[in-house]
Amino acid sequence: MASQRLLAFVSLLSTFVASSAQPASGGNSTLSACQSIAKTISSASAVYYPGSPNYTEDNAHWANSSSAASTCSVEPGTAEDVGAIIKGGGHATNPGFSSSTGVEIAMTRFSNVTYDASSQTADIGAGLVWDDVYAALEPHGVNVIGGRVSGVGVAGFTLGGGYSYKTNQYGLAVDNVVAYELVLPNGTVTTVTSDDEDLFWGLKGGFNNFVCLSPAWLQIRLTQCIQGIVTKFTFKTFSQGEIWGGLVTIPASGVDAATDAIANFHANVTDPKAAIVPAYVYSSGEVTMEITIFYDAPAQPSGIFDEFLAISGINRSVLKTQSYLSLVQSTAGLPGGSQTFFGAASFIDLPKYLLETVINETKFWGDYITPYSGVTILNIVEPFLPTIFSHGAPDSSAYPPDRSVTLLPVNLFFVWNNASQNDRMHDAMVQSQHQMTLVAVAEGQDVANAGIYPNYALYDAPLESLWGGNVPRLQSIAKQYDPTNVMSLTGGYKV
Ligand SMILES: *[C@@H]1O[C@H](CO)[C@@H](O)[C@H](O)[C@H]1NC(C)=O
Ligand SMILES: *[C@@H]1O[C@H](CO)[C@@H](O)[C@H](O)[C@H]1NC(C)=O
Ligand SMILES: *[C@@H]1O[C@H](CO)[C@@H](O)[C@H](O)[C@H]1NC(C)=O
Ligand SMILES: *[C@@H]1O[C@H](CO)[C@@H](O)[C@H](O)[C@H]1NC(C)=O
Ligand SMILES: *[C@@H]1O[C@H](CO)[C@@H](O)[C@H](O)[C@H]1NC(C)=O
Ligand SMILES: *[C@@H]1O[C@H](CO)[C@@H](O)[C@H](O)[C@H]1NC(C)=O
Ligand SMILES: *[C@@H]1O[C@H](CO)[C@@H](O)[C@H](O)[C@H]1NC(C)=O
Ligand SMILES: *[C@@H]1O[C@H](CO)[C@@H](O)[C@H](O)[C@H]1NC(C)=O
Ligand SMILES: CC(=O)N[C@H]1CO[C@H](CO)[C@@H](O)[C@@H]1O
Repeated sequence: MASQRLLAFVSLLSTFVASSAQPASGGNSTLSACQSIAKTISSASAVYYPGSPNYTEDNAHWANSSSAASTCSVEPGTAEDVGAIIKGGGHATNPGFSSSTGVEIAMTRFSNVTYDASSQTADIGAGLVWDDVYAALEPHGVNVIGGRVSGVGVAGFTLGGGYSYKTNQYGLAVDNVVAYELVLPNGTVTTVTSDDEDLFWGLKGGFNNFVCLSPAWLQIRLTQCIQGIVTKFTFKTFSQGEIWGGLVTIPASGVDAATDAIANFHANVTDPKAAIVPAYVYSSGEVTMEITIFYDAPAQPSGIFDEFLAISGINRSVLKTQSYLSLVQSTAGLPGGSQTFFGAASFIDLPKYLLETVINETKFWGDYITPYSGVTILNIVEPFLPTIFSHGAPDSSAYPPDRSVTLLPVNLFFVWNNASQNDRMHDAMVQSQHQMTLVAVAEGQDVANAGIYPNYALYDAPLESLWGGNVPRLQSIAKQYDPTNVMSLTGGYKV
């Protein structure tokens, strides 16, 4: 359930991107595109129409956030067929096409995980969620730098940068990808490695929305388009045994003590195996917390988490030795609601005063959205070691824009039920992001123009706020690989 919800959130983000800037009218060239695609693809792939269970499944996540279902869905089973689809659909493109009733490409068939012990790498299909990846790698005793929460998709997470429980040890996901299987805008299937300087760099954090090849007829599930469509990632692997940790719920009465513990953890803990993900949660007029505690070894380390364990009212028995997958799945209890936006800010340090600002923001905007069918607000702050960006060369990726400054992402997460309130929620989130940034700047942190993590950014965040000085290079890569400029038809972070 919760993983379904999170998938929906991820899809929701891409839906807004996909649907925001397209021409509005329908047109039956969509149907002929579906038919021409069906004729060109191999037997590994299939096209589905309304009424088939596959179509329903492929469109399920669009239902609450998009105005219309697609004319057909297509499930490519090979990278070559993805190329055929791009070309087949592209031929039918014309002005006045509506993407919201277009062709949806569902990447679900890219679901293989193949571990290669000799190279210590794993090939991971772009249609998977991390839970599946961890389950497949566990028998080999290895792991990759992937998502922290149940239900997160491999492709969007990795293309956006990728903060993990193991980031203190090994850097971001993008620092650990050695190859991308990519279908270019002209349909050619290619493998991108460090030999392809521009594409390799742009795929590392350049995200999907920026240089999205998708013409107006295309809806791609789970943020799949970036300088082409990624069908497979090759990740470095690391040995992985059992871990110690769990998701602790903290009542309102324990939030002040937990906030001290977080500030102290960030200021004092240097063991890279230790990680926490603290979320301030608006809950019926109060602020409570959920904190994921993680230690990358089977036994509880001495000292590091004592302050958290001492908070009264917490259930200590959730903290235990368990598999990596089991910890990730224990994070599945996310709030439900039909509408969700993510927003983002960046901090450089986490002193208690700044954390108190986040508490105040959680309460203030939680109270504000409640009468407008608000469900909840989560503000998630993420302590990391100052060395995390040293795991990649200084200019090795589109995100972060500047590896000399360690950015600690803040994820604003608003949930509500009335789609007529979306603009109101958007504006509230912009104000809250701004307030958090203002207070951090007043505290002496140089974050007024710091890069924000693309995977958390509000859908209309300015390009420069994500990629800073890297924007011109991303623009020129997009021009090079998309000379016919089909991307100008797309919405989102277009240029
Ligand atoms: C397109 O075809 C469908 C059925 O195949 C039909 O319901 C719809 O009205 C047609 N739309 C246009 C714009 O012709
Ligand atoms: C997944 O693996 C199977 C079995 O090796 C293979 O037949 C299939 O083509 C693979 N699918 C993709 C999308 O790579
Ligand atoms: C860090 O550790 C020192 C020494 O144990 C302690 O005095 C301090 O309160 C801790 N926390 C912060 C935020 O510095
Ligand atoms: C504490 O957590 C354990 C393990 O998840 C669970 O079995 C138990 O019911 C919880 N106790 C309370 C009081 O919630
Ligand atoms: C979508 O809306 C339906 C009906 O309103 C609801 O039952 C379902 O839970 C919603 N799905 C999500 C992902 O919010
Ligand atoms: C709490 O947040 C609101 C909204 O940002 C702000 O107007 C107010 O000044 C804040 N109060 C404190 C004590 O920080
Ligand atoms: C949703 O918001 C709109 C616009 O404010 C309002 O007219 C409508 O009554 C709300 N619907 C519900 C179910 O609250
Ligand atoms: C497709 O694009 C790539 C990169 O621009 C180029 O190298 C290749 O020749 C193109 N292929 C075709 C068939 O046009
Ligand atoms: C959800 C669903 O119906 N999935 C089906 C999609 O098509 C393949 C191939 O026909 C089936 O194996 C799946 O069960």
